[in-house]
Amino acid sequence: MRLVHLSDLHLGFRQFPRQTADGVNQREADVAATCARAITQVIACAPDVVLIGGDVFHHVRPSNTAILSGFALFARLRASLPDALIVMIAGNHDLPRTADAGCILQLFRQLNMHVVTGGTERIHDPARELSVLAVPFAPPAANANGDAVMERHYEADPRARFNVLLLHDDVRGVIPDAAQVGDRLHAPIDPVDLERSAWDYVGIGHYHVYRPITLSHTATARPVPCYYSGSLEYTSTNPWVELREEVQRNGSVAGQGKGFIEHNLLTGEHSFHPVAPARRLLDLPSIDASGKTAQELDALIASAIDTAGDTLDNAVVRLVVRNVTRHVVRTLDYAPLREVRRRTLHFQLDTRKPEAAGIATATGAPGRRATLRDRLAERLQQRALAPGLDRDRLVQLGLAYLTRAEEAAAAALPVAEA
Ligand SMILES: [Mn+2]
Repeated sequence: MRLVHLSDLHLGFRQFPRQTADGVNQREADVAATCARAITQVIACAPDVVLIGGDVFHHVRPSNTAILSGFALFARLRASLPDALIVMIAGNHDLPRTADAGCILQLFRQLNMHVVTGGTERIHDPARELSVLAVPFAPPAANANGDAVMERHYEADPRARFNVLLLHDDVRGVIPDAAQVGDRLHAPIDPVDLERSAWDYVGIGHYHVYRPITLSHTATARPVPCYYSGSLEYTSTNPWVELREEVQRNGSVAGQGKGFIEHNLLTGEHSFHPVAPARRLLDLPSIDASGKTAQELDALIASAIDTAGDTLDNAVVRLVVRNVTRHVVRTLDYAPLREVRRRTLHFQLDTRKPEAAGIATATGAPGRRATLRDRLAERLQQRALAPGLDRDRLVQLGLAYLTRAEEAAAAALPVAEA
């Protein structure tokens, strides 16, 4: 009795201005390609059960391109695994704020999948003696003090031999409170709320890095296998935090930390299947500019780029320069960077003033924070447009202007005030 658990596909995620020959945002095409490869790998596993932990789409109202990618993926999954139980829950990215707007994931019910978008559902599979409690994302409510509150009472079905819990949630302690969004109610689930039943497997979506959660059943102290499978691609505004987590916490090779889980409910056998990303993400070794002149720093940057060689080609690259004053940043020679920007999909020279914690674009936890970029895209997606205006082009233009402004800001940070 084997299950596969994947999550956070974020089809329709867009980043950086470059487009494919077909006019699709390059990162959107990357995400679709990686998801397609992941589904091929899932099919090769031939599991009995497939759990999809939410955030299938990046936007509540995905583009036609994203919807078509999603339908092709899941139609292939269904056709290749005709007998598998497939359960999909909605994540926060999938759910419209008003119930009457409907949820696009319901489309996949046409494929004979269990799609749970509005409220908890228990799915029985008598042939497999299996019960899946499927809990889509639900926003917390505010109490009289304006604090976020949310009750969770998840119980296994005592009649079933195997009990699985699938949810899209924020487990307390996984994402630091400091990294949470200020303007959104936030009520993480306490791990003890997941320990009341002797679950055979708890699969969670939302956090973008593969992560086991240590749990034990309250009554019997038996360990409860509980995992975030992580996302399938680097689909947060700041992928560098994800890269670091994957390397430091999971021991992954840099940029190879994404994938899905295979878990045997009978034997407890567990494995993580890496899925190769569509392109390289490269966080070059940072440079300490303390006491360096602009010319010396130019040489260090040139040497970092030279060392990276052709690994830069078509990659998403960041080079952090620490402890650099505004004066030095202003007098750097940017001409050689133009060539690097042509070779890479995106090159970010991230200069940080002495003692500074970081720049505006470099904060937040993977997959959670609504950044300025997310908010701008969301507003532009929703605002009323004059007839004849192309919304996708408007969003792309807005994001491109924001990128330019961020790069200009990053290149001209004020010196620390005395
Ligand atoms: Mn997500």
